[in-house]
Parts: sequence; C-alpha cells; structure tokens
Amino acid sequence: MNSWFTELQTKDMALSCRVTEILHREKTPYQELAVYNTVPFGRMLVLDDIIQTTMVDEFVYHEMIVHVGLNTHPAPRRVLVIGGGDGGTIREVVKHQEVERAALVEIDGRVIEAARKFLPEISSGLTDPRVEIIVDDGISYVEKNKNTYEMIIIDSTDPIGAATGLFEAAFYRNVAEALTEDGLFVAQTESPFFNRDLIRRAYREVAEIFPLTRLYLANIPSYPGGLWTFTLGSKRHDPLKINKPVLASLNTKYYSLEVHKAAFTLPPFVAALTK
Ligand code: AG3
Repeated sequence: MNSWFTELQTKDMALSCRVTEILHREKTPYQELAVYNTVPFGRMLVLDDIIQTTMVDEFVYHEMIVHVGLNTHPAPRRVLVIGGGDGGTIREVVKHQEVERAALVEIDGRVIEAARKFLPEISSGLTDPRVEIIVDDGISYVEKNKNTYEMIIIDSTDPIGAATGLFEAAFYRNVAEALTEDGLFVAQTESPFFNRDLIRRAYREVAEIFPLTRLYLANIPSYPGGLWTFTLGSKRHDPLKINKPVLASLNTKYYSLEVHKAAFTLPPFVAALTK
C-alpha cells in the first residue's frame, strides 16, 4: 500500500505520513472516525482528518494531562474526564490508587468502541472497576454535577464544532462549580505557535474564575508544531509547590517530578500569553 494521510494542521500547513493499513473508517453521528496504521506513528486515531492520538507519542499527552494535576492534589478521590473516548487519559488516572471513582464523559460512543477494538494499549484502563463510562455531552454533564470532583480533565478535540464550548468562560465556571472546594482542573489548550489567541483568552478566563492559573508545556510530535500547552486552574493547591513523591507504580515514560516542575518553565514567548 502506498498511500498517505494528511492532516491540514493549519490552513497553510500540513503533516503527512505514510499509511500501511486503513484499520477502520466510519461516519458516526458526530464525526468521521478513522484508525490508520502509519509508518512514523504506528496506529493512530483520527477524527475529521485530525490526529487525536498515536501509538508513538500518546504517552506524553496522556501522562501530562493527568499526573501533573493528580500529583498536585493531596487526596484526589473522584476524577472526571471530559472527552478522551480513546481511554488514554483514564488509563493514567486509574494508576493512582487513591482514586476511588473515575467518570469518563464522552459525547461519541463510537470513539470508545473503536479504541477498545483497535487501540487496546490505550483503552486498557476503561475496564477498571472504578471507571464509569457515560456517553453524554460534557458541557451539560458538568452543569448537573456540583461540588463532586477533586479533579476534572478536559481531553478535548481542537476548538472547532462541538468542542468550541469546552474552551469558553461559561464552561470553566461550571467546571469550577463541579469541583470540590479544593479541586483543580487541567485542559489541553493547543499550540503556542498556532493558537496564541485561544491560549491567551482561555488563560485569562480561567484566571478570572480560579485563584490559581498556570500554563505548562509538553512535546507531542504528531500535533501542530510539536510543542503543546495545558492550562491548569486550581482553587487551592499549587502545582509548583508539590512535595508528593512520584509513585514508581505510575510507570511513566515522560512524567517525572523533574519534568513536572520543568513543564512550568515557559519560554518568554509562551509566558507572554499569560500576561
Ligand atoms: N485530543 C486532541 C488534541 C488536539 C490535537 N490536534 C491536532 N492534531 N490538530 C487528544 C485526545 C487524546 N486522548
């Protein structure tokens, strides 16, 4: 097979990779879903022609969206993941023994099914008995659940279509209310090269609602520009003041206590987005 998959990362820039096999393709009620096997990234999950996660670099994203926040909170018992139907975020959440209940609220049940079938290494955590899977709209779910979670993780697609509401002030306010009094949240907030306005606006809105707001970075080569941001909003605990050890049982490949701290060291052009 000699075909290529191309993601138009911005309207003027593309990432192409050689596909060895089309494992799955379907039109769900929400989007076009595909799983390809590729030479550079191995199996990859693609939604509406946008790369969501790949076997080669998924660990960076999933470890960093989860462990920074969970290691910051002294006793995270209930965790909510919005989006993340592939299960990679949940897989990292359930590595924390103190987590008693982890809810996954994914709007498109087909993403969960495709991940179970074609990405078992990523979706493995979905079978953990502490996990509750809810196929629903995350925006209305957080509105209905108040004062419940120590941590909320927003593992969304890019801010286009249905996901735009996950990057808005009204949603962040509902997230704050769904958190317990010392809760915190982390959202993936795109590229500091190509989504500066979005990052700046999200940061400002979170900072208006949460006493503590921090931006941090990780390297994810299959995403536009490779360098990626996460925005953390916290009611009490500061990710820069953690003194929890990193449990060996987390078994991480990117996250460590040093990386946790280093991730908040922002190059000036990124720090400028927080001012
Ligand atoms: N969420 C998607 C991150 C955005 C990727 N953007 C892009 N390739 N243009 C990842 C979900 C993984 N659980």
